[in-house]
Amino acid sequence: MTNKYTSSHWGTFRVETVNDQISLHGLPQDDEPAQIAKGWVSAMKNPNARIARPAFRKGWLNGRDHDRSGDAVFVQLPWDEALDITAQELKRVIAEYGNKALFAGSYGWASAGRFHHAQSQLRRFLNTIGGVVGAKNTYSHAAAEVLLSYVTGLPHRMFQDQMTSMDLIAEHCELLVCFGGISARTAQVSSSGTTRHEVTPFLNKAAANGCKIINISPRGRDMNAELSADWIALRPGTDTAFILALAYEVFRAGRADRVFLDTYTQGADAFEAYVMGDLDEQPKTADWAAAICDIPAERIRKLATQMTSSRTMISMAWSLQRGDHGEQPIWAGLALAAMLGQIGQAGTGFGFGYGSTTPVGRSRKLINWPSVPQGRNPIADFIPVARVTDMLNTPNGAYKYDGEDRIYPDAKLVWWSGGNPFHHHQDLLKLDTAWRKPETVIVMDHSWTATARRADIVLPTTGPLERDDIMINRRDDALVYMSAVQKPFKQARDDYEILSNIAARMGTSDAFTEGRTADGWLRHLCEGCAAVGKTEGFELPDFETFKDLGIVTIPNAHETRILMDRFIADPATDPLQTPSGKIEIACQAIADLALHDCHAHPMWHEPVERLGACDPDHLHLISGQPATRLHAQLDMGAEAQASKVQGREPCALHSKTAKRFGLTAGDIVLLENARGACLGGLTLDDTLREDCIFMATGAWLDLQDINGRTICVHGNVNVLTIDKGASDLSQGNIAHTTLVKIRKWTGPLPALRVTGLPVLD
Ligand SMILES: Nc1nc2c(c(=O)[nH]1)N[C@H]1C(S)=C(S)[C@@H](COP(=O)(O)OP(=O)(O)OC[C@H]3O[C@@H](n4cnc5c(=O)[nH]c(N)nc54)[C@H](O)[C@@H]3O)O[C@H]1N2
Ligand SMILES: Nc1nc2c(c(=O)[nH]1)N[C@H]1C(S)=C(S)[C@@H](COP(=O)(O)OP(=O)(O)OC[C@H]3O[C@@H](n4cnc5c(=O)[nH]c(N)nc54)[C@H](O)[C@@H]3O)O[C@H]1N2
Ligand SMILES: [Mo]
Repeated sequence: MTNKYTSSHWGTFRVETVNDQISLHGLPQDDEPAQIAKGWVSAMKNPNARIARPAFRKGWLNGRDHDRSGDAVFVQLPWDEALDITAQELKRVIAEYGNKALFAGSYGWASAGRFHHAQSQLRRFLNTIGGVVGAKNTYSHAAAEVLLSYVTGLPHRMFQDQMTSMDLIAEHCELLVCFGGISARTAQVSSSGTTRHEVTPFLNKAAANGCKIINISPRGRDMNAELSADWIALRPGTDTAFILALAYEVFRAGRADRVFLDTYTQGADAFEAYVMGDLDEQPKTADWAAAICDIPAERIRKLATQMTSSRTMISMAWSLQRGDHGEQPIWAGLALAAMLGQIGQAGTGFGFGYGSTTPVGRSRKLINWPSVPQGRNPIADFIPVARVTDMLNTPNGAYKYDGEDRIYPDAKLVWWSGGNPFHHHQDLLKLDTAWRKPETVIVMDHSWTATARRADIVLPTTGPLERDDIMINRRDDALVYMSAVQKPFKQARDDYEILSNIAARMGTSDAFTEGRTADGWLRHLCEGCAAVGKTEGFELPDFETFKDLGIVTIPNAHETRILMDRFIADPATDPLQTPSGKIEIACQAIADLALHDCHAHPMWHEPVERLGACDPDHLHLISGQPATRLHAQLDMGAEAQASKVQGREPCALHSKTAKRFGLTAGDIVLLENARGACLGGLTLDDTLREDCIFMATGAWLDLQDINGRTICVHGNVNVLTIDKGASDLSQGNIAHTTLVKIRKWTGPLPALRVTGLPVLD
């Protein structure tokens, strides 16, 4: 019997099939197979979640109305007819408005697998028909992406690639200071697939080596309890104030590494003047920060001493910058690391995203494997990814981004494949209204997500369990042949097939397919991999052998890295690509933009909302990543469903807080603020700050009108979050800056609609 394997963003599995029942088994080399996987097969077999046939919103089909409510009625049509209508509509919009009226930013994680990657396929197809308006940056770390290229000269991908190896931290670091923790929950995931999960073993190794770990986070659980980390439970969104106070203490004690600052940084003097209060008469002392962060000044001072007397790594989770002025904590953290003078050394300095996904800081040689070519997009226009509602609401409206004054496009047709904006975007009631503006919305997905339910044309795709593909991840030490292990659900087709069918109707078949079948493309990719392997000095098996083996391990793939080591070793020969050639603690290019919300150097800016600046009945909502699923994917699978409380998304409070509000575990609660309201099912977590609530993102949106108010009765947190850019520099989302109120839900519990199919006429 040959082994069959498949891969996902949450790991690689050997697949066993007995009597049509599939079971997934973690690989021997995988130390922590992901919990998420437990809900995969059931989600993909769920007949109440999967899209069976092409479907058209009835109101659009019959009268081109824009009434895209989540309760729309759909008409199912045969594929040929569906594809004809889709191609006709595409031609109509292009003829009437030009390709600049097509918005296909189509942000989202889709599935692992190099060939059947939804966005790659969609972009390639759209580029062959004259291009589209796209989207820049990510929901994950837009604020950092934009900032870091100004202040380090490194585009984010290069910054990630250079991240100091976890192995070196485990070996050399004495003090690991973790803002936002380093969490096994988020380390389940790796974009485009992984054959390993090694974050917990890394932390265990560091601790066993005597490394002291400090978790600076509103949630103790962001660090494994066995590590005996010190826990500094600051108010969310106040890290910048906390770091400025650390900087103050280091300057005051005369412990800043002046040689490092002079040699490797630009603008430390301006930063110092600000920190010491020379400009605004407010020294950023520990006492000043204590009031903002709700941490004793003494603890801040002690940490400053610990940091200057140890080999220290400052690690920051991506979450920190998914907040208002999200650039600031990252910039301040980098400045503090520079003051400690340990950047460029083994296992110390500055890190960003350890544990936020599993491969960050992995000791692996990075190999540039081939991918499906995207072609060229003749349309230069784009939006920063999280400005989608603004784009829909204000066509031709002005906005700032990354140093430019820009104008929003006028999107007449929106096309989403492999993403779910009615999961991922903030202030979903606002999006729900704006979403009704375009003339047409096309969604390709395998499941009836809240976004699919708000489309005019819904084209059902397969998922990875239903097609052959290849897991190629330059951060992994293996290639995986992903074998189809079940038949496509009902009439679902591969994205590639669907787009090939439309391309045929658009007259661009040859350009899109290059005459290859899906299997032909997999072979082509494998040949490309073999050629790359040769240049790297190793031989890969031929296609058929690879298919039989399932997994091929890359030889000698172990390689450690140190962020900026070449620059530190020789700043004259290897300067950074900034105007000064150095780390810009103060950045003239940013100062020259004269923005109101991002200045020349890291500063404390009051966020739009925060604890300590509101009435005490408010709680800070932490809407982190779900333990049981990937975003909204697999929410209809067994694992996520088992976590629900009376069918509602769980939300956690400290037991004292629950008591204060007269709540007990298992209660249904209403979370609300000026933007929206949702139900949740109460759980308790005494590792949370008492004024915080943790509710993961990703419960499928189920908006219902109850007594004249629109409520998500299932528990999608994004009806509560704020739709605003982190600043005019990055326009990153600020999902983590949100206050809510909570009370017991005493009304009848509304039945969920989103767990069933939409009305199919
Ligand atoms: N409040 C709050 N909101 C957040 C965040 C937060 O921390 N808090 N985090 C943000 C972050 S970091 C991110 S990255 C986003 C994630 O947001 P998304 O990436 O949009 O979320 P997913 O649920 O992964 O959406 C991927 C979609 O692709 C579909 N799909 C899977 N495979 C295929 C395929 O082969 N073909 C097609 N056509 N479709 C497929 C899935 O069914 C799913 O609907 O959410 C953001 N939203
Ligand atoms: N299981 C699972 N893992 C995932 C994903 C998933 O959907 N499911 N999604 C993946 C994706 S796309 C991404 S981008 C990453 C995101 O990775 P992260 O951004 O690291 O994950 P989050 O869960 O948003 O936040 C991590 C922790 O940060 C803390 N935190 C929140 N706000 C603040 C703050 O202001 N200050 C401090 N100090 N701490 C704060 C919270 O307690 C939270 O638990 O996760 C990836 N991993
Ligand atoms: Mo993300």
